[in-house]
Amino acid sequence: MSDLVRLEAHGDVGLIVIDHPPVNALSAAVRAGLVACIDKLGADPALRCGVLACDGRTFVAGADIREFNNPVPPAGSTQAVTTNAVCAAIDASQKPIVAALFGTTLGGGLEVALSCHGRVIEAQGKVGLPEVKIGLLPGAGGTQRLPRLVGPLAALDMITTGRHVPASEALSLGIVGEIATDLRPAAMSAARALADAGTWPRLRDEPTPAVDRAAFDAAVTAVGKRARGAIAPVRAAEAVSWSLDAPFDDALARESEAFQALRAGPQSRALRHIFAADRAAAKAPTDEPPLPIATAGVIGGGTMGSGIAISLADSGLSVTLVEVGDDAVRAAEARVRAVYDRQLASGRLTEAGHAARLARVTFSTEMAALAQADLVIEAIIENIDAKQDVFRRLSAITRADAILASNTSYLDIDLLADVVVHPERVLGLHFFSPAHVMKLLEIVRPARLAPAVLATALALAKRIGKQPVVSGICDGFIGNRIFSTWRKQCDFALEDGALPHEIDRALESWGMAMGPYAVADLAGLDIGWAQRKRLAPTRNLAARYVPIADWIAEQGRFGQKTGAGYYLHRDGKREIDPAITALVERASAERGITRQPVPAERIQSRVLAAMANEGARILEEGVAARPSDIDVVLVHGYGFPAWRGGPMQAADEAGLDTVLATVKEMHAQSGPGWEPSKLLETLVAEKRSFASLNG
Ligand code: 3H9
Repeated sequence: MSDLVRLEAHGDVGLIVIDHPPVNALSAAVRAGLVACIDKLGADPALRCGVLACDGRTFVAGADIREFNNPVPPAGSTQAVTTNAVCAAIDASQKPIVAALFGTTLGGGLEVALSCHGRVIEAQGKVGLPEVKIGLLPGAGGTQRLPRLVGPLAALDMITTGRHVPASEALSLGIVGEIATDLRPAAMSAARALADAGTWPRLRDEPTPAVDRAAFDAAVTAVGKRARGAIAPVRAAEAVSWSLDAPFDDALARESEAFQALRAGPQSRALRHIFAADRAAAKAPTDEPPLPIATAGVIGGGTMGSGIAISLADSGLSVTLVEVGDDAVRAAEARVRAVYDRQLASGRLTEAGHAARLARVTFSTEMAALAQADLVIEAIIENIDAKQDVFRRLSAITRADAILASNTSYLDIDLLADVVVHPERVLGLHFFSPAHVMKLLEIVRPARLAPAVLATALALAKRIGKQPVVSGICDGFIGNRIFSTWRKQCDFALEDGALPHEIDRALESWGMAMGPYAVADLAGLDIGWAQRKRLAPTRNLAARYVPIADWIAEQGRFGQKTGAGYYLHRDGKREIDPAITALVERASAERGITRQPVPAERIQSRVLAAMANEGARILEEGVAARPSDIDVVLVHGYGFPAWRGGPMQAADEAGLDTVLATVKEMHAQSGPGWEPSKLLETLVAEKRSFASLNG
């Protein structure tokens, strides 16, 4: 027995309790403790049955992820007690054991529960096999026991998406037998009932329910298509298919082998890196407690402003959205209402939820309506004079301790702090469009920012379900600065001989959610155009500049919203436009370039090198605190494939010496602006990785 798992006698029921905060992960000691307690339960004649339960906030949320970075332990050691061994001990138990589930029963936690002889859950509980999200598949029988319980198609869906299934659905799928208000007593009654009956189900002995093989194969093919380069869902689907015809023990052995292969591979390493990076980025670098936020204001009701208001209202805050003039207020109200109406129509909101959310957002033309707000987020046009004007007025109207934030994507927050009384409460909260959907929130931290305000922003991000990353001030902060750098490499490739759709295809096949030109057409070409015009006076005239984007915007082709941009957009489809091909060829000709085909690998390696080099500069300047923060920004805000772990992790995997060589090649070809960063050179010279800086 270990300190982490104990056996308590409750009459004739043996209660096995895991107490391993924060999430009762199945560490080596927990696994060994479980096997010991199951043995003790079996050996105690006074106990007729068992309940497996947890202290703390949740039933077991999975294997201990930190152990996956360790070498596979030698046979016979404590670590060698596998989760499969725990499940086998339950299978071999001569007394029935019921699992009492609450919180998030995930991964190995659900696999252990599936080997139990019954399951009871609390109403707020959720279950899932989310291993694919960290590049794995369920490695302790989940791919074999779950299909036997819920059928192969439902199991395939749960295992390849990793989604969390709420208690009500778990009940209707048959994963649990009961939703209980008084969990442990209910589980004890269920265990006693099995003991009384003298017989109980063991999933390993059950046949997998029949399935229409063609429908199953089609679902497996669809998994492959959705995976976009990620291998874990594909392997997991294969493993589920073994449950259709392979004997249980054979399938279990194959599942273990597939699990270990994934665990040792680069994709799982990258996804585990992002798991840790997300949590590191969300930790406040201060002990100051966050300030209470109950009421918020948003200034500007365009796409961004209304999305931000929705995001805040969704998490229970009262929001006042301020716009100039009745027409603009009405338009903002219509935008907010349209989103909630769609959610109602699709069943994501109930009538009551719809009404409650709408009631939380009020609209006004008067800034004075924000007098008592705890937090105000400005989301007006990207113009520093207009923003300073808003901040001056806010400073006069709001409480002296109200937090004042700007949603600017590029501008200097210090210039906004300069115009208010108490500048230590001014910061950037950079949401990504659509703000109520996109997960990333860049928290931009000016030098004067009070630690308590930073802590509040991080707490707010968690409350509204966003992934925060703290960024220092620079043009474009972490994300847009890196994006504009690698976009330049794509533009160079255009001039050198590629076409927009070839570049998009090269990067999409590398795993990016969308290529840069498809993104530009979606976001609107006018935004980048305005940004370039703003920066034109400070542009280094010696640096290579590709005019293609300007030429396209000058024609009024702003992307999807005008039906044309880099592509033609007809009937919701993008089509290659010969006019753009001609325009790109003209750009090459004007620069005297003989167009040559640009291989996809060159586009991919240069984009990665450009990202890593700019990321290294961002670190040198202290704009990002650690390389993993940059990875979090690119993965959650820019469609970078999570299974590559973000650009800094991907650069480490590619080898920093190789990346540096590519940067030098880009510098030799494209000149000023493409010098290798000192940090990158130092890391290569010292044979170190970006990961060595993560701390
Ligand atoms: C698996 O089970 C493989 C099996 O098939 C067996 C094969 C043999 N391990 O997220 P939070 C830590 S694979 C270790 O901030 P929340 C986390 O790092 C696993 N630590 O809280 C953080 O620590 P810190 C399958 C873990 O309430 C703290 O707990 N399971 C683990 O927002 C709080 O976490 C998963 O993939 C873990 N498994 O969310 C589940 N999980 O404070 C992964 C969490 O030092 N976990 N920690 O930063 C989650 O999805 C969320 O953490 C959870 C709680 C929903 C549980």
